[in-house]
Amino acid sequence: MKPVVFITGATSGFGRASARRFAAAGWSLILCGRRADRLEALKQELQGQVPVHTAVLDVRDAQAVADMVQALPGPFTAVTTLVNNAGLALAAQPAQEVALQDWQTMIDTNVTGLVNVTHALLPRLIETGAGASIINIGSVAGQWPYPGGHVYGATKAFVQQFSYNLRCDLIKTGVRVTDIAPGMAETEFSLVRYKGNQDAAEKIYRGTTPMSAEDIAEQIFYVASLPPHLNINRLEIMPVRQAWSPFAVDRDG
Ligand code: NDP
Ligand code: 8X3
Repeated sequence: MKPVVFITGATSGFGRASARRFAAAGWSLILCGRRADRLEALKQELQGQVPVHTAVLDVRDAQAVADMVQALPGPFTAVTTLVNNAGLALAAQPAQEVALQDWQTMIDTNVTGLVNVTHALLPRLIETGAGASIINIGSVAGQWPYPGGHVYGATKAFVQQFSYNLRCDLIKTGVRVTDIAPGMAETEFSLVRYKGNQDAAEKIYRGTTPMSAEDIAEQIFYVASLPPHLNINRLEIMPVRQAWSPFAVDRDG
């Protein structure tokens, strides 16, 4: 039987590139996101290659997630790999200037949404057993603080610790869990963070060499394809032209 990958946030960036990467390797695809037109376009593109099931889904809605998983058609019920990728950053200004709603949206999506999907799919992944994987997309922001990281980084720290804790509970099931933590990658991520301001988004990547969605999709596929007895706990990836800065020090004068 073909392995089946379930990808959240498949309408853009890492999720869409992953759909293409897994399709190239012959995996069946379950693709979710809120934008129906993007899902339909991806289905049209890939369904000649592999079986594709799409579902318009907001991961923040626990009931909708549970219902969608319950309603998976026969050939898609045996899920091999879950890629918990749907997520976003909102607001890059200092914490004291951010609207509470932006913090709540990040928590609802990156934490609650990821938990909703994981909870709904755990029984299916455990049934698959050896070779199954949960691949959570964290971020360097979950490990390294930076100005404007506030709640976004905190949600990704949750993703890391949740991934590690899941491993403890799943040890006897064969299900692997990995936190993939990318640094700067050019997708629609910054366009979302700057709320549609194309110029602000483009400035983030101008004059440097960020990673691409395809770079990260390749790592996601690599982790999913490891021999069943191997588990990468955390994979942190940056472009060569990104690194850490010195500590900030507030000085008089
Ligand atoms: P994109 O904005 O290109 O893609 C984000 C995806 O998430 C879209 O497909 C979007 O689909 C989906 N999404 C957002 N909110 C929801 C929701 N409520 N329900 C369902 N789907 C949702 O960004 P990236 O591909 O870069 O981001 C993917 C993941 O990678 C995110 O978790 C992000 O935090 C993380 N990341 C990104 C980095 C980067 O530099 N780009 C670096 C490190 C981590 P739709 O709008 O159709 O629902
Ligand atoms: C996205 C990467 O550096 O903007 O998670 O936090 S960064």
